[in-house]
Amino acid sequence: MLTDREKWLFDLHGFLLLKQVVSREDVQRMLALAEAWHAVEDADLPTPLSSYRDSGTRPTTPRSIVRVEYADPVFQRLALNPEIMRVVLALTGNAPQLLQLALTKTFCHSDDILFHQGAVGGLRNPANDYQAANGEILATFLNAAVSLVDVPPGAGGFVCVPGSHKSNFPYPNDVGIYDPPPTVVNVNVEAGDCVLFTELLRHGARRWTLETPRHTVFVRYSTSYASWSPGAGPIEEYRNELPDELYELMQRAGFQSRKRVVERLLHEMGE
Ligand SMILES: O=C(O)CCC(=O)C(=O)O
Repeated sequence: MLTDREKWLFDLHGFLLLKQVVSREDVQRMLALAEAWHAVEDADLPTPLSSYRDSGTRPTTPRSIVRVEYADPVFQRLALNPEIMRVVLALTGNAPQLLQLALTKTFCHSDDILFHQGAVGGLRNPANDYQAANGEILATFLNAAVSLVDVPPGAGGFVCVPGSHKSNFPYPNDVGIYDPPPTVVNVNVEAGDCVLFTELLRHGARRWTLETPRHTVFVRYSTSYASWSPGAGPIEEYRNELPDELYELMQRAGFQSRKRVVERLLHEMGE
């Protein structure tokens, strides 16, 4: 499912740039919903949406609205996007679990996101692994960052240290998000592109410099057998808002059994 070139690139860099994986119409729909939802406080979002910005103590942290997949089919389509799933299936050994969609808005006055890697909620996560052997790659925690806006050179946004997902030496603390290439790379994208990376990659975001805000949807996947926070998994109370395939994709499952949604995707990919 991954070409030899994609395997080589992902193993080398820790991320892949997938061009134009989302249609213009779906980008416009997500942007319209992002603008509408980011204009209101959490209490006025459709249920069960909420945001995880700590607005009380850190109002300049970019605000991320989660559970958007319960509110509109465009996000359900995104979580099951064939091009993203092609890569997610290959990297999880055909055993994926959808963890979260986060619709994030960043302004010029939003904070930098400093380099981090391999942590969930500030804790180093032992279930976050990267291996390459026998011509295959296994990456157990993936982030598909889909940009809803163009990110031209100099605009800011996603940065990473290519190759850092498999570094064998301690990270020098003086390497920061504004360091130049080749150590630090700012990935420029167009609306509809996706930067799909392992969370073991050292990554962050530079301050946004354009007058119009940056909108990104982060779609996070793990292996189906990873155990994450108790909050992971579908919310039973809102189960009827989710298509069956998405509900199944969100569930934890053993690696022995293959999810029906995976069977369907593999079949459509001719596997
Ligand atoms: O805004 C960005 O591109 C960085 C996002 C990030 O650090 C993350 O999702 O863990």
